[in-house]
Amino acid sequence: MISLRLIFLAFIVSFSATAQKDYKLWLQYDKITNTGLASEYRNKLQGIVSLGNSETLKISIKELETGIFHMLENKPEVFSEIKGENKIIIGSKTSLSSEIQKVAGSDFNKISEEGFIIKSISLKNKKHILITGKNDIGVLYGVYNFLRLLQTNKTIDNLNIADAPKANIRILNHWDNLDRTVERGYAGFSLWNWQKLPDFIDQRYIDYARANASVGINGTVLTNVNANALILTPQYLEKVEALANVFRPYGIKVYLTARFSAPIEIGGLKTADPKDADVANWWKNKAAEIYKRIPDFGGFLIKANSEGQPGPQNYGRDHVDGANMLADAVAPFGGVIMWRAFVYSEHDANDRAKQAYAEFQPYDGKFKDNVIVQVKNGAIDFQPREPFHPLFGAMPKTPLMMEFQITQEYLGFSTHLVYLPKLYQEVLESDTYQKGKGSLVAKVVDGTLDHHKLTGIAGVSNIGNDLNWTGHPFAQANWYGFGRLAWDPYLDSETIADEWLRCTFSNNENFIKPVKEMMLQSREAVVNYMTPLGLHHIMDTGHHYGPGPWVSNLSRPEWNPVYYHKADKNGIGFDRSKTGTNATAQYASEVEKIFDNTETCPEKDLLWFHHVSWDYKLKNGQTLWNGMALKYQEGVDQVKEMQNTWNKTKPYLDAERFKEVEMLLNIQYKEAKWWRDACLLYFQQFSGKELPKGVEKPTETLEYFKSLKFPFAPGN
Ligand code: GCW
Repeated sequence: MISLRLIFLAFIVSFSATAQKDYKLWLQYDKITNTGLASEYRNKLQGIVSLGNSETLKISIKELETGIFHMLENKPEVFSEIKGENKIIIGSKTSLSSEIQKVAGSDFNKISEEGFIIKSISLKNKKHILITGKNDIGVLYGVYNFLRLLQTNKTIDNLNIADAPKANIRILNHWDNLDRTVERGYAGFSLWNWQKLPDFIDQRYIDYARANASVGINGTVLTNVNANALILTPQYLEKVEALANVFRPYGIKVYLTARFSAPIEIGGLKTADPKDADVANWWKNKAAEIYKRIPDFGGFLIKANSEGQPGPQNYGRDHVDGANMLADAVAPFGGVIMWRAFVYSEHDANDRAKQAYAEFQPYDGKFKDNVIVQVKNGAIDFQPREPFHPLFGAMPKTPLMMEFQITQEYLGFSTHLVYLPKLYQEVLESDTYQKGKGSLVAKVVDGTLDHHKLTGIAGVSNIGNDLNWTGHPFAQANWYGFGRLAWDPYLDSETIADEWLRCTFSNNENFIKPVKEMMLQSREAVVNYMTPLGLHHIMDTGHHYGPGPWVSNLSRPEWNPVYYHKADKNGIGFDRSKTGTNATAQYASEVEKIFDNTETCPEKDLLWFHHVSWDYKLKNGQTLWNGMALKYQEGVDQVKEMQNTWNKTKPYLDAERFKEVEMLLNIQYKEAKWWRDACLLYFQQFSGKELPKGVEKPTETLEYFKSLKFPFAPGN
């Protein structure tokens, strides 16, 4: 009996320890195993001096205490004045003595309101480390960055760091519904427990805010862009207020999605026409009501006249009318309107990839100052690979905000390991040539290209109430990496992977090197086994899980995969060049020239811009058919390689996370083969060609793949 109980207890203990590991994200604060380094750190960190007592500063202290306690196994004492030496002094600029301010000196000129300074200083010949900023939130960011130095085993000698975010709005977009389902969510249900709010504050809300603050995320849109007007009723606003109160000390502002027809649905008006005075007034009053509860409310995110959502066009008005009316409502309170450019219409026979540009580009310069237009990274829809959206570089007089998708709607849900910062970086580094060479998308987004003050980067969240937040342990890296790139869109995805691995798993080089390599390759792997050479949107319909290149029966043409690949016996690909839809003309002429010509078009984008014959010669001399088949095979091989890499990591991490990733990679391998076989069998009907040597033969028929159904695929 006793032994059984002991076994049970041991199980519970180990279970909760594991649960904690997954749950703790990149804030593991594992004990530093390099004893030399640990004792060096201990010597230099002999207590904390706190200059101030705001909520945010208290959080900063607690974080330092926790981090140091776990990593160095000593609990640092907290003082309110500087005594002795080797203290970490923390406080915002105004709390610093004039002596310290002098030491920090010109560093304050290098940072903006949310920036931080981490500096080794000497006061009366005694050494200390100063962590400061213009505001307490900058201090908190500094603290997380300082702890990351320890987590990644960096030196803390001669520190001299001054850093500030390059975008103002660094925000998660939750596509969370009020019933707690999450559109395109694969990590369980929504974190927001509306039923228990406002009185019950789940610890998760605090942990969520903490995780976001640790990577510099400063905003969250709580609700789905396919919006429900109820969120704007007093009953729900009270709950939103409770969340805002939790997030505030972490520097996170709350935003909501505004359903354009809300004045009718909850306001009792007959219209939602943005030019109607009653409608404009209704929104003004609504804004005032929200700001009364939440003085730092961020503003609204709006999806209008897109995929059936209501909008100004229902009343013969346009996006400018709609956005500006809402902008007026929130302007007195300093709020912003994030108006989405994700529009396409079934009534528009034009190439879907051209529609957002066609509709929005003419509005350049017409939006009010507090409107920012939110543009997806590519012109179709968060595909494994898309060329950058042509609106970037085409609306110099309008602040444009980047929208990335962190949740893996088209990238294997939360079962595939795909390191997305690699994708984000590819887009941010793309050159729009708006003002000649070097007009990077990153410069459009951070406002430096056209001198915009209002800037932002949004990521569609991959977070749910799963124990590990994101479903796949490695999907945590995509949340982390998004935050880091929103802070600094010029960061290298490799650096980010390195940081994340060290903070999440281990500093052991034998682990870091191969696993980092695996992460960096994973994005290309998914492109290869799903949509190589510029193919896109050939996922199965509705849920977008698995291959469905054959789907052709949906009411709207552009919902059908056949619309995108256009395979026939002559070849494959969407001709968006001059001989086709001329979508290439939406780019600056330098870019247009490159994409328009098959000779210069990067092969990774070939079938995005061109319809070519099955015998088309690729740069390596292979025919298109053979090259494409080999790419599919390469993708499968890459996943096999990922499995091999992972299998060698066992000694370096806890058994549970090892096992979890091992099982997920097994699924990914199975599904990569599914993608390869289903797509090649399908396209083979048109090419009429044998599979080249080196490509494994499918073991199932095309009919079998077509028969697969997933009635309860999540997120749909
Ligand atoms: O990618 C598509 C998704 C929809 C989503 C839409 C959008 C929220 O399939 O689920 O709706 O994009 O971004 O508005």
